[in-house]
Amino acid sequence: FLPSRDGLGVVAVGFSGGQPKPGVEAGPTALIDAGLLTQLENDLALNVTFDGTVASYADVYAAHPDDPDVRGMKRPKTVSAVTRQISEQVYAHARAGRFALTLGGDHSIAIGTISGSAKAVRERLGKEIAVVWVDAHADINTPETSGSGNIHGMPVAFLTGLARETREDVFGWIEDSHRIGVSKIVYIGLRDLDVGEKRILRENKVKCFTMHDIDRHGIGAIMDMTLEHIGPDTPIHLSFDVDALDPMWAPSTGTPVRGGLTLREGDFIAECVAETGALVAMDLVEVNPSLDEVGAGDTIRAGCSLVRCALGDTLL
Ligand code: NNH
Ligand code: MN
Ligand code: MN
Ligand code: MN
Repeated sequence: FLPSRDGLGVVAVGFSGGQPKPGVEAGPTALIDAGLLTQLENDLALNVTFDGTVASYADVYAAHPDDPDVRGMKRPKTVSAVTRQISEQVYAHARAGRFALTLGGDHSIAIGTISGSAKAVRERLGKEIAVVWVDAHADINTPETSGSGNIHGMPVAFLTGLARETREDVFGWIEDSHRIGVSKIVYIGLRDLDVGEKRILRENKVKCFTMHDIDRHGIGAIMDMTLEHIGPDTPIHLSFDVDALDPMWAPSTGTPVRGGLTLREGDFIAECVAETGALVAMDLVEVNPSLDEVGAGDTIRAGCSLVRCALGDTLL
């Protein structure tokens, strides 16, 4: 089993509405200006499909001038509309057999990317995807457990159905075909969990490799255990929050947390999932070049490296 890869589809998401700090909407342009897509085309000989636009969602913002909280969620209708659009874009790439690369933007956009992948892979390959979620945070708050109301802390809850909403314009568009099972997620790099998230992770027996586990076993063993949990012949979606890396390597992000992955550990994770041949999609999110401007170049270079590794650049 190899999910045949007919090139690469790029979705550039200039969206920051899932969290409060401006600047993360400039992430995709910074990555592209640093030469990421040229590197993928030239060095990796990938056939890149990209319409050349970094979406700014001005129309969506205009359609929801006031977007009052729903169950404590901030900008619910805006985030719902944006993620619904992304879901359809990622679905179209994945349905056509293209690897779907999404550049963010804050991590709320994974509601769109993973729902689109899950649905396309079900239809195209008759399989459930697994998700490798690399992050300092678990992003599995429900609206009720979230202390911040920021939807970038909730995508996994909506994707698994742990959080649900019936109104269509507040994530009610998410159907069973878009969802993933809790047993299909593996977390790597966790080190900043909210109290309610810890309870959710324990109660649902979610596979988690925290920084403690990485310190204990080493990243090599962690990746063996990750792929063992996922099992063979399973299409994988890699959702990589750049804040998983230690701020020494990726300081320009909204919620840096010290004690994170080294640059090499991050690249190694991406290399190991690439090596399976089963990677079908990747998100790279939370690159915010306006935070820690001195470190923005490092953060962008780290992001480019993670994407190249996930596409097999460093494998022989
Ligand atoms: N857990 C916090 C919240 O729900 C922080 C989430 N922040 C992130 N997640 N950057 O990756 O608001
Ligand atoms: Mn995240
Ligand atoms: Mn994070
Ligand atoms: Mn926290």
